[in-house]
Amino acid sequence: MATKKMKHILVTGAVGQIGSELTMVLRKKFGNDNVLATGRKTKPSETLLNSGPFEFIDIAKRETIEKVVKDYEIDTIYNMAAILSAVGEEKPLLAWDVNINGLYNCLEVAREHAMARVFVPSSIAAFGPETPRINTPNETILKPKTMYGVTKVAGELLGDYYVKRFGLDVRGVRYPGIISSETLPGGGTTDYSVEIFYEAIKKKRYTCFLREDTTLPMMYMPDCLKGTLDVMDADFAKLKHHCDYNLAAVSFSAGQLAAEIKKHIPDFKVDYKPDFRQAIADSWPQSIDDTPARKEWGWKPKYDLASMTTDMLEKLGQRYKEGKL
Ligand code: AKB
Repeated sequence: MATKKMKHILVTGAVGQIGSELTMVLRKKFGNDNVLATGRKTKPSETLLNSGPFEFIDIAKRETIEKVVKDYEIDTIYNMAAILSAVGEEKPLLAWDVNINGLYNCLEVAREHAMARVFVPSSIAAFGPETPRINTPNETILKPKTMYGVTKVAGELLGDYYVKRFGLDVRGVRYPGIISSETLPGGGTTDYSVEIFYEAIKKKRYTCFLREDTTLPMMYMPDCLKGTLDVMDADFAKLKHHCDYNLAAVSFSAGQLAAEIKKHIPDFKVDYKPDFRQAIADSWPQSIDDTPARKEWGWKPKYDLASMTTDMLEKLGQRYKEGKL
């Protein structure tokens, strides 16, 4: 496949946890005016609004994508819009509509406009209880039990189909839980790992909705952004996979994260009251093997639990001092 140059980028879900930071790094890399941020209804931050173009679209309504693609001469899409695992269980039809119909619309518009590339994120939610939970291989059983997981498996397959059937350059990774200091996650099972930092700083107390021994694959946002940019920059000819790369960084339990935070805030107290999200977490891997990503496009994370915790507490601590948390 001939590699086309990316010039005008559309980020869907740009007001979300990953989309908001991804938009800013893409603007830095490709120029502010060349990266269109879009959201469905949440008000964008001043940073997003003041640094480049922003439009409201609904990816489940194809004509709204079509319009911005024409208006901004878009040739690359990062489809970051998604309904995550916990909200997906409360609103399964909405999850299907946004995650599947929305993705299908993005792929179709990309195909029709002969776009250069499309990024389609998947997740550890693609796995299920029948999958080996330790060092989960890239190629394994994909029988998720959440609607979010079902849409992620279907999304991987749909992306791969567009590569083979239409020659569209579609790429994607299976994100673990992402920890970040800029935008709060919305509606996932791994959200506890971000909330715990805010509560540690503000109240020195946190009630965790997962059990203390719940271990999940996790990643700090700088690594998540690097992985996303790197897979999109990779040489197409070297890719044996397309939309389903396992992407690992660290794995820890809720209790291990609390203990790491306590090293900085000794009087921090955590109690554990598992809710419906426990069953979702119990159906996901504890650690994943990302050999294909490492071999095919050189993936290597930088942050471990200790360096991520130090950086998170520094960043949020500074914002708290400035009265901005
Ligand atoms: C979620 O918890 O739903 C997401 C994910 C792991 O994809 N953060």
